[in-house]
Amino acid sequence: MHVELYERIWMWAAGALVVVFIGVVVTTAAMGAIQPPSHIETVNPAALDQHPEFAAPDVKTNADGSLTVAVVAAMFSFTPDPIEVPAGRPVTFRLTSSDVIHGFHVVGTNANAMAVPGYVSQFTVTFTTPGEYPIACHEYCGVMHHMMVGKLIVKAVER
Ligand SMILES: [Cu+2]
Repeated sequence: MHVELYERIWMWAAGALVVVFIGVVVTTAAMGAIQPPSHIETVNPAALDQHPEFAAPDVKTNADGSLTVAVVAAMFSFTPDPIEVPAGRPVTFRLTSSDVIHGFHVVGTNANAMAVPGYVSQFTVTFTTPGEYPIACHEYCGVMHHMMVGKLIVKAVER
C-alpha cells in the first residue's frame, strides 16, 4: 500500500507522541509523582448527620501523633471552622459535602481538593509554617460562593 511521505511522517509522529505520553504517565506513577484517586470511599450525603465521622466533624489526634481532620463542606461554610492543627505533623484531611461540589484550598499551601457529595476526598499534608491560613472554596457552589471561606490555624509546636 502506498502512503504519501508526509502522511507517513505524521503517522510516525503521532505514534511517537502516544509512546511518549504513556511513558510519562508510567514513569511519574512509578516514581511517586502521580497519586491517582486510590481510595474510593462513598458516604450518603443525605445522612451525614448520622454518620459516625461526619455528624460532628472535628480534629482528632491519632496514637502516632498524626492528625485526622474530618471536614464537611456545605453551602456556604466549612465545618469545623476554624481548624486548629500543630505545625510539623502529618494532617490527613477527609472531606465530603452535604449538598453540592465545593472546593477546599488552604491558601498558600498545596492542600487542595474537591469536596464531592457522596464521596470522601482524602489527602495528607504537613504544615511547617505556623500561622493562620484562609481556606477557600474554589468550586462555584451558589450565590454566596465568594463568601465561603474557612480558617486553618497552624500552631507552633512548643518545645
Ligand atoms: Cu464555593
